[in-house]
Amino acid sequence: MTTQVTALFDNIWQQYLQVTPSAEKIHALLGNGADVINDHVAYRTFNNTKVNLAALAKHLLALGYTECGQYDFAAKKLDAKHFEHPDSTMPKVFISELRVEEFSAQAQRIINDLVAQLPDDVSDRADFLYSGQLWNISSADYQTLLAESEYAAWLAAWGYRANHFTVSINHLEQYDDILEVNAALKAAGYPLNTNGGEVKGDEAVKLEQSSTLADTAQVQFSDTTLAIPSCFYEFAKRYPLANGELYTGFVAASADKIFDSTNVAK
Ligand code: OOG
Ligand code: NI
Repeated sequence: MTTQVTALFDNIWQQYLQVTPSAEKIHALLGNGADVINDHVAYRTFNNTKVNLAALAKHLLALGYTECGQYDFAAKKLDAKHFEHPDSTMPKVFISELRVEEFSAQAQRIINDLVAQLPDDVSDRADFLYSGQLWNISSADYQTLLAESEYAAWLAAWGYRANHFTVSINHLEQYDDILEVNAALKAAGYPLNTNGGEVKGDEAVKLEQSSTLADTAQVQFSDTTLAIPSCFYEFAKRYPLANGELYTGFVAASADKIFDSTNVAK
């Protein structure tokens, strides 16, 4: 089962690198030749039955993952869950879904039309977690979604792919402190997400996180091609609980800021 999980994440990583070239360089910078352990990857989706959180999660459950935490992001109109594998060196997976019914009638129409283009069994595709943008969307509809929800617009443009990978700082050989990681990233010219401060969370909540701002990549819309924010890279350091084991959950207040790593520069 672990071999299958590794093969899945190899595919997801290759797809991610196609639109996130900075990740390959940062991976080399922090890993310094050694293997880098991923703390987690994150997915975004709409809550329409065909493509909802459960439709993505079934691919993980089949590989031995279990559901371990639930989160609500009221302002962004999102629900999320995270999944863990019994082999703790396999990445955790954070999946969120947009509560489509809470958006304007216009945004709902655009989103429902995108999902309606997909076959009913689309989520059964073996490559669903790295299948990319599976619908046709116009640049005008992208802009309409962008005005209401950066998340909806990002998802409409990029589809099914890891939104980010996350380096486990706990497993790095050359770094232990998130401030040192951030300093190395900035010295190498990678801008960080500063929303809520460069470091989100602290030892008290058992999780410190930082992230780059998303790279920019070209998306083919039905009428034109636009360069827009693609994917980013995250860095996480976990602290032990009273029982000595590392905290494995997420922190909603920090996650709320991490989501903004794909914001369009204003
Ligand atoms: C997910 C943001 C949350 C974390 O580590 O807290 C997250 C996203 O941007 O889709 O990944
Ligand atoms: Ni994350």
